[in-house]
Amino acid sequence: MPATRKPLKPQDDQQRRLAWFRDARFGMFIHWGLYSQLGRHEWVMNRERIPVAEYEPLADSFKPGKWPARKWAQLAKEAGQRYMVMTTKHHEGFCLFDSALTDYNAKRRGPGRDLVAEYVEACREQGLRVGFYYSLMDWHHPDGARCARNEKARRRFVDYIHGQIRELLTNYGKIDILWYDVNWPLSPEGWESERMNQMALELQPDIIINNRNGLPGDFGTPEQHITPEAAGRMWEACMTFNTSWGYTPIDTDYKSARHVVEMLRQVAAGGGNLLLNIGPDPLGNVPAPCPSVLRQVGAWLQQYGPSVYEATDPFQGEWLITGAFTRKGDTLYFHCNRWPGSELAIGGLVCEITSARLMGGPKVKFRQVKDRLVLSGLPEKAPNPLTTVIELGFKGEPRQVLGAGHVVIDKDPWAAPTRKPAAKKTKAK
Ligand code: FHN
Repeated sequence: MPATRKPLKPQDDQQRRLAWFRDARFGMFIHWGLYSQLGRHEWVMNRERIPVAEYEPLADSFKPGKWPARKWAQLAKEAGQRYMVMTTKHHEGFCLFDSALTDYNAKRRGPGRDLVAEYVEACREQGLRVGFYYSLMDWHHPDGARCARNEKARRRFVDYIHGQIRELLTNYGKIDILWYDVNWPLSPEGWESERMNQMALELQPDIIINNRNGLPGDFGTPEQHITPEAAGRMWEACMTFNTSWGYTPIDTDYKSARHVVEMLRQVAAGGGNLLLNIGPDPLGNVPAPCPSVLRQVGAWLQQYGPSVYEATDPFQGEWLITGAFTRKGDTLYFHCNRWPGSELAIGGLVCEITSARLMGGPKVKFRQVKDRLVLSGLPEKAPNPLTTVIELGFKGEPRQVLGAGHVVIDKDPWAAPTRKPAAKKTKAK
């Protein structure tokens, strides 16, 4: 950066840097490392109290297959995912990238090659944005814990961490996301997080940075739940496919394609993204049923994509047993995941409907009486077994009001909600 340029405050151009991310909606998370060889979760070193000396030889037995990242990137593309975030270093401390700061890395040990470089190339071949996950917590580095109680150790460790982030943001071309994780055991001041983020922006002026080095960053990261952040604040929900991030074949409770499609609807309705994880095995193979589920989701997005990618207006509707909404301006997309048959009733829409159709298909008959909408003439069976999207057009911004009472609106339902006149304050006698 030319010396004369005033350092950018991240918020100065945050919306510009976030623009592609808001449109992306769906990304692939990849957790891959030495732990993948043990197959008992990425926290196995900690949970089973494996001593560093016993764990380290995994660095030499780690022998991935040929170009696994190409398979992941092709799969992400087929799934409709528009970016990827891979662990460059997880808590175990092993670096999947060539680092001048430690030999505990894929180039110098078992793999004998830079796995991050392969990952970056594979993303670019598929036109996918590139994200780097980097764990601040490090169970291998001798200062990784004592940095919390010894200033010399903190200085050494923070220099190491900053130095590796500099390597990652210097040696691999344009990087789109810096995804910190687990800032144990230091405070943002201890990590010198402001300086870390400023360095990242100087090296990569378009990069977006998450909130896990203790600073707000550019986006929030709800984990294993889908909870929109404050209005206007970008967020991305990260979710496992089963319940583990790293390869764990004994954990077979995988999410179905229906579940993934519903998660996509939820993040779209809340103005956020879904980062769905895969945990490849030590060779780099993606465990079943992830590939087939991801391809089913991709096929669904081929048919109904705009109801997720483009439906960027927030819509917090009420619960219905037959489905839920996303919104784009005066259009609602009803994601019907429990098909009721030839007739579908939706209550509480207090806005005048102008059109109804199966998304991308034929028009649908409708009748609307006050806040009761009934669609009829629908196919007996759901056109799409995962979720069928019905596109509803309205005169003005659609709203839904149901509440608990069974209230039939007895006045013009289109009138804007009237505010009750404030009760006249009677003067105390
Ligand atoms: O401890 C990690 C965990 O292993 C995984 O990497 C997740 C992914 O967001 N982050 C931490 C738990 O919050």
